[in-house]
Amino acid sequence: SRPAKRITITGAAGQICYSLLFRVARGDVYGPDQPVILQLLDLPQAQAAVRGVVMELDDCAFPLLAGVMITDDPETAFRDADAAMLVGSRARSKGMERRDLLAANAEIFKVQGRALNAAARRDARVVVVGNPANTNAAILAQHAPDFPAENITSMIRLDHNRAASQLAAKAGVGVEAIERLAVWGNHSPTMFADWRFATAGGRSLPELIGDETWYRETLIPTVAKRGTAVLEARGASSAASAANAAIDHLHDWIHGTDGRWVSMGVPSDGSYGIPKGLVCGVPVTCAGGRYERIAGLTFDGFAQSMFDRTVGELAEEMAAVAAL
Ligand code: NAX
Repeated sequence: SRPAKRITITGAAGQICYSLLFRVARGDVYGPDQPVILQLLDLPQAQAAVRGVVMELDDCAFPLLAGVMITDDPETAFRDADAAMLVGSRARSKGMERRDLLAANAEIFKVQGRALNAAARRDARVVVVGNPANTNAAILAQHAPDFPAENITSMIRLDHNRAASQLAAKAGVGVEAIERLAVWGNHSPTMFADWRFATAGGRSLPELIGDETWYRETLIPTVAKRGTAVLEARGASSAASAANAAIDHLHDWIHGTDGRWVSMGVPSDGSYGIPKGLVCGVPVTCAGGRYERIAGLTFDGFAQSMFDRTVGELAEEMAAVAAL
């Protein structure tokens, strides 16, 4: 059979990974014919909890799971990785200042960038999930100078999937009918879910729904506040849906999207005036193991102001990290 793919996953003892690891191990990223090896990283104090999760992985007897490694050393975790899902990050604790949160995560992603640079395969595909995801991905790239920056991405797919689901329900169509949806910017409440180019069954979605006020005053805030709504209802933050989005992101990057648009946080190439050095959500298609930005979209007044706000927030986050 084929050699196993090595997938580094950080934050392995956390909530998202309690869903993510099982799905990766059953083949949801690489497919039903590809064995995988999980290389799990978490902090020293979380190692016992990771061992417990690995007992459960063993107990699933997944045919595709060719091995599991547990470590608290980043370089060991990234050794020969084909892919990496960086879920672990420092969450805000009570009374913690934004500045301290940014500093703590900048330090984590600096260390992990160096480890990625030293140990991973050059064609490894990396998705950062841990917040602030876009800025963490940009810091990772800064500290991995010998690793191709275009392979370092951040996850905005949960926002994309949330918007697609809400739009499909409003239009009365299946979610698979929604095409050409774009989510721009930061994975934060400023993200811009842009329906202007979206279609359902080949028809313009804005025309089909025919309610611009609903779009601006209900759809956009619903997607922006969805994480909080889940947290309030469940008493815990989104985990299974976040794991699902991370799998969609990596699966589509590897296997292609057949011309469908998806949204990914990717390092800016300067297009749409997004400053270089930012990792920013944009619409892409994937084919042949690569993503390609959708080029040449235009912005009207409302869209431009939404776009400028979220890209401005990203630039401000990077400036705040640089000033530390
Ligand atoms: P948890 O707090 O349950 O788990 C985080 C895990 O990361 C813990 O086991 C912790 O020990 C570990 N960790 C912390 N620092 C680490 C380091 N330096 N190296 C390795 N592991 C480390 O959080 P969970 O609910 O799993 O969420 C994980 C992250 O995803 C959070 O930052 C969260 O904000 C972020 N999210 C990002 C989303 C996105 O769309 N980009 C959506 C979902 C989620 O909110």
